[in-house]
Amino acid sequence: AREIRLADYQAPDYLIDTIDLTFNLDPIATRVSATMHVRRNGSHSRPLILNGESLKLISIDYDGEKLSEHKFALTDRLLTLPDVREDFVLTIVTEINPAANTALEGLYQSAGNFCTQCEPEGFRRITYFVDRPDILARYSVAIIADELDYPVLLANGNPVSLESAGEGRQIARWVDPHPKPSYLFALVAGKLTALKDTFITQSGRKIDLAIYVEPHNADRCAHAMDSLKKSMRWDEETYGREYDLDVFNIVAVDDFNMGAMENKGLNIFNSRYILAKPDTATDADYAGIESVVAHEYFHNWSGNRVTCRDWFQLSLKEGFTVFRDQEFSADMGSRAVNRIQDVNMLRQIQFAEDAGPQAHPVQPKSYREINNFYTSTVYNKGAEVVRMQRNLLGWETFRRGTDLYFDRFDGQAVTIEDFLQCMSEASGKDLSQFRRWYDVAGTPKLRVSDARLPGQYILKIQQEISGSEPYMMPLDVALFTAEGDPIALDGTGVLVQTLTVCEMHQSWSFSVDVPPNIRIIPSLNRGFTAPVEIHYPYDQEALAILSHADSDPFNRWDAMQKLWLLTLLERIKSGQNGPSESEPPLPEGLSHAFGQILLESDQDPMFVAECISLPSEKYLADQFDENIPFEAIHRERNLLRRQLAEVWESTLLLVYEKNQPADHYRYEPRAVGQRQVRRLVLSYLTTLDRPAWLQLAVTQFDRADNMTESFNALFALSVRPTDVFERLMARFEERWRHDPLIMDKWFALQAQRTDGDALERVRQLMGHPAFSLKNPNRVHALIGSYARGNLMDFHAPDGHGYQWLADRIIEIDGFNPQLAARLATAFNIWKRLDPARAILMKEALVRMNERPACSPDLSEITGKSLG
Ligand code: DPP
Ligand code: ZN
Repeated sequence: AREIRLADYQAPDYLIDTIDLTFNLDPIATRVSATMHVRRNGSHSRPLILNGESLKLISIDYDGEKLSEHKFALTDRLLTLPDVREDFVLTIVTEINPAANTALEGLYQSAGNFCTQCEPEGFRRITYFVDRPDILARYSVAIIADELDYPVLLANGNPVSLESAGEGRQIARWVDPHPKPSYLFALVAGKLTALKDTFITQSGRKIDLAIYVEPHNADRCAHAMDSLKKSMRWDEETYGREYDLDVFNIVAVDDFNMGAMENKGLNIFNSRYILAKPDTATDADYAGIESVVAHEYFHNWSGNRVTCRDWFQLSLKEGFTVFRDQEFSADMGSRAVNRIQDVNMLRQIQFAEDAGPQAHPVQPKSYREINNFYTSTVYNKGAEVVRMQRNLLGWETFRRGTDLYFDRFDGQAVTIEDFLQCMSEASGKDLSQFRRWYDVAGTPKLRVSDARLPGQYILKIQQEISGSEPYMMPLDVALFTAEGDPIALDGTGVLVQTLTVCEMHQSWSFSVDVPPNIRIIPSLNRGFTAPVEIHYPYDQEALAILSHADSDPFNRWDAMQKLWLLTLLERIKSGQNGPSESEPPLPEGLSHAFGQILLESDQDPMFVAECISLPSEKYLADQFDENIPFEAIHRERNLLRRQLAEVWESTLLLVYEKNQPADHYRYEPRAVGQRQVRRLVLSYLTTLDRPAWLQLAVTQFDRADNMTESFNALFALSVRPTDVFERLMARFEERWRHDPLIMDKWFALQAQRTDGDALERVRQLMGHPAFSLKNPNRVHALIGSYARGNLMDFHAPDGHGYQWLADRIIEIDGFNPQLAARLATAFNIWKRLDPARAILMKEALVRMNERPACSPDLSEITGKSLG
């Protein structure tokens, strides 16, 4: 595929003001008729070029006359009309085959129902259209379908009518009054039941809400509905944004490439982000639903009312909307824990992406396949970049900036520059230096050092970045004594300062009233105000102090993370060539910090759970630029967990027992924290060779009346598989085998087991009745979890993991290129492997890349990886 570049952007040659669509639905031959008002944009004589893929053209009508074949040119991707008037009406009839659409883009079928996915470029698989986000049109839609098979007919906007169309068919009409880009088009038809509710907006309008699911899932929608109503209220209270249609519909479908989609008035969701009741969904599922429902709802303003001019602006809507949903979740639950989880994810996924072959700026400058840019960089780093603006400006000024943005650009397709301009106008600040965050790939590093002078503490910060132009960022800092007391800065009683870092080398001097013999420990980048890596020579002692004394919970957690890393990396490096003869002693500082945090589980169990979570094997692997020692990582991480369990066994047991949640399941922060801390504690205890602790897990499994507690018991047992584990896994399977969404948890756990022949187990599970290679959730649960979560077996020295994954990706690429491309990012790591593994992984990459049939999606990923 040709490379598309931001620098080549040009305004559209033609605008389309309205489009009336009629769908005559049929699984293998759906007729789509599209009538558009087209108008020349500017003065030129260029042809009208429409996008179209996998369409059968039936007819073209030009201002009421059938267009004969020599008046247009047709290729498999473009329809060109060379001579057109200033403005005209075009009616195009096409035929499509939804049942054969396995790529899950455009109009397709899931569980026998019809649904659509048009972002970013799926609309061109429905009809010929100028399929780019800066074409904003008013849509009206008529859907004609068999009334027994498809009783529910939905599209964007407000419903107008539903009537009989004769011969057992009915026709539904929908009108969306808001001009929108084609990527927000949606249609659903099927046998669905709805959970209905209403919402009264701040101005007193009544909105009808509905969540549509397959009938057997009718009792799993309450949490999503609750999350929707909370989101609607929050966006009014926080951003002053009210909903703007009479109805808001959500539909859950099982086969969906992404998490969910913010189509105007008709959000379509991957069912994993809707369906939940206590015995089928874990706390993590509940949290995911709350945040994705909010995310898609928030897009109604940040994405739909104000949309993107082109796909290089994707982070304009995604970064901003992730920031909005993160703050919503923080307001619904624990702010500190949400921040910890968001940063943890950023570090594990986005930092790795930014350091590898797929690295790209938050605003990419070029792409071949835009589907490959729905990345952690665009979403999560994009959110951090918006968060920094909030921090630099302060909430109230930032809010004035967002008001200006929504008011000025309502109904328009705009750019990141436009957003920054509003922030700059609202604050009077020059943000031109800040723009660098959008333009340059890579995680900036700050090298921090300090010095003392009588009555003064000096902090020096150096930006270690590629290129010579420094970033601008807010950096919250505080100082603590070795006793753990906060130090007043500059004699003002102020404890925390926000520094604006904006030069390559900068230093700050604080007057402090601390005797020279008392050590000062800096607490840097509190709350993770800037998405950077900080290098400061912390030792065990300083980290142990911060881990209990810092007044910023995020930095307490971060101090614990650094403590884990100090110990683990040292052990891994010295154990790279095999285990040492005798076990290294458990470092005093780490052990003490661990024990102290355990004692806090009464106050904030969720925070404790985060603090006692060991860094993942993946994150440890990311710390190595070359020769990643997978065996040593796995072994040393397990050893450290066991050593801590040995020392703190009785405390762990106490914490486990004290955090027994109330008798029936409720999704509320304290109970979630209690269940989470029990999960962690149990997985420490089960590493010890004691039947009593295995029995604890078995009892938890037996008594649980909710998925969280029963699955956590399985998780804890999977740490060191035994017969008991096998028996409980069999019982879980027996109970849930007909519910694939739940079986995904079981598949993922199986895929991550390191005992026995892991790949053989995964291979056999692909034949499990609940598994299907055609369903993206199943593929991620089994194949994705193996490649990303079972580093030991996937990176087996003989390369069997690489070969097998490449074979699966090639197979999947034949029917769902987006899914294949996602899986292929597991190979990004190859240059950091030891030479023997690197050769094997490279071979697998070359094999995928060199197939003539390789999709543009996959070849962009493999090509860059090899590049
Ligand atoms: N725009 C969607 C979302 O992130 C992705 N398809 O909400
Ligand atoms: Zn989004």
